[in-house]
Amino acid sequence: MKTFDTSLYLITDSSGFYEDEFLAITEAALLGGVTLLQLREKEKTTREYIYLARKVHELSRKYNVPLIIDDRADVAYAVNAEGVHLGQSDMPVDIARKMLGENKIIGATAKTVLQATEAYKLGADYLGVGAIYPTTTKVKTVLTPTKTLDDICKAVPIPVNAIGGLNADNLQILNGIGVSGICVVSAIMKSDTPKQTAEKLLRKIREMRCEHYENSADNSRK
Ligand code: TZP
Ligand code: MG
Repeated sequence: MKTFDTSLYLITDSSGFYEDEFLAITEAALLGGVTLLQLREKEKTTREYIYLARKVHELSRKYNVPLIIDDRADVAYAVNAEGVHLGQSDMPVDIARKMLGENKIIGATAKTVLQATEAYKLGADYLGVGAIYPTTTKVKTVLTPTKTLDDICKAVPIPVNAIGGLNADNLQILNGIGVSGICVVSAIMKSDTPKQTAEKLLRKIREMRCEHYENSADNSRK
């Protein structure tokens, strides 16, 4: 069965860490309540990616959190991860679906309503939308207006996560938008207290979502 919760989606970045440090931060974040985990490696060889993914998968399994592999359906397949996240220049969603099967989670990046509806039609299970704020993480991206994020949330029936520069102090930008959760890299990876940071982020996201649903319930009664 494919069940997943995108509330607090940690995307890892191992750069600058020894492997044991990286695994310790990842485990602390899992302990703090991260609900979905993505291994994101841009510099590793395929073999290195697979070896690290195996280790991270061991951890994520311990906390019952699905592991998503960034960019590479072949690596996801090789380690039997729970899913893959695909950007606009990665393997198309429908092809990855054929390769991985119905039970795996396939996420896609979307920066426009058109990309979002296209990814949904091809079978994506969730979307990542951003960057909402400028980011210090190494990535080729542009800022996505919150209006576009809102339009995407309204256009597709799958979970939509906001990404990019988000932390516990600036999440309020998402108030009133029907996101399912947030994706963060540095807020947790660069935190001195990743467990506490994850706990705080999760609490804030849940509060924000509760408010949103209460307000939309109000609106529907008007
Ligand atoms: N895609 C859009 S922004 C981003 C990615 C992978 C990086 C997000 O990292 P951070 O550190 O949470 O800003
Ligand atoms: Mg990618």
